[in-house]
Amino acid sequence: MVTTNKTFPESASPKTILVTGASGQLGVELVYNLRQKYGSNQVLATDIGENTLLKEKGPFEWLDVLDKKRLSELISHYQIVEIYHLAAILSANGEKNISLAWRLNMNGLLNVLETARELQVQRVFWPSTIAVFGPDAPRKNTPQDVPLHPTTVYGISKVAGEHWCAYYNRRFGVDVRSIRYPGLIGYRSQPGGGTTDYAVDLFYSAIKGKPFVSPVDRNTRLPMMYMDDAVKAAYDIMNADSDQIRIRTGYNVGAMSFTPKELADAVKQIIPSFEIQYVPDERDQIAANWPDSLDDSAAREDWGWNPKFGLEFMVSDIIANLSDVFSSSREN
Ligand code: AKB
Repeated sequence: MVTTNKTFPESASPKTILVTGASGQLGVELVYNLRQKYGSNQVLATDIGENTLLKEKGPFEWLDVLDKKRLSELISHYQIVEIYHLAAILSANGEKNISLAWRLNMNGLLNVLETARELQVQRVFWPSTIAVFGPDAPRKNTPQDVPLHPTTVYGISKVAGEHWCAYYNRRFGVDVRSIRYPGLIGYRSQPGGGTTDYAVDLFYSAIKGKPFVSPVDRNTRLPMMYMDDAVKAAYDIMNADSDQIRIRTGYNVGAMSFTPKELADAVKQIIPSFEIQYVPDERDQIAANWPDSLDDSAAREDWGWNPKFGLEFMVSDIIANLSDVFSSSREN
């Protein structure tokens, strides 16, 4: 019998959702939005790390996705019908511990897919990434179907994962849906271990009045997405009818593209004293093999993908909100 923190009422709604990796950058935002949508008690946040905010606002359980037994017990106990499986090690951290990255990213996904099959979970969301692409894919407006020759263990695990998703869908009818996220940028939660995280770190330096040292070179252009669009993408694909999802590997989804210099220039429009230096490290090597921009016409046609936010809005929104956060924390 599973030991849990909280129990749903007898009549759990048919939309009871499990989020793995809920304390991560996307997890925190997704849980917050799903709870707004479906009610706090309907969204079970899980992670290996505690998150006080997530725990205070709804059910939270410790879960290592490599522990399949605990995963099954939680799904049964909470009568879960949808899973957002986010737990993963990202590109830059993956290169520091390749066997852990492979084990967590791959076996974690296989545990989720297999448990979803066994317990007949209705839908699964699993994020793929632009890291599936490598040097043999066109960099500009990268098409949906190109050779996928990733250069990181994270990218390799995501290519394999895309194929496992398609396999579980084809062979067992598991309704798993996936999108290839670009770099995600938000201010409510901190990223960890990604190549594109420089863009979030840059904002924190700018708000604190500190110079920023960019690990990605000034002209390395990458596709990026504001967090509100990232949450919307996950929500939209999960709520599309099953027959709208023609691609069962991962859909390209684009929103904006910029270089560190362009981002710094946009920040300087609001904080003119902001200073940046470029000291490219291994993250620039990783980024050099990723697309500049994505052709996301399949996502637009199939399930109506339509991003809302561009660079200018994102920069002013993040600076306004982060400035509030920092000034209120100084006052307290
Ligand atoms: C990373 O930089 O590793 C991630 C990603 C692009 O998937 N943000």
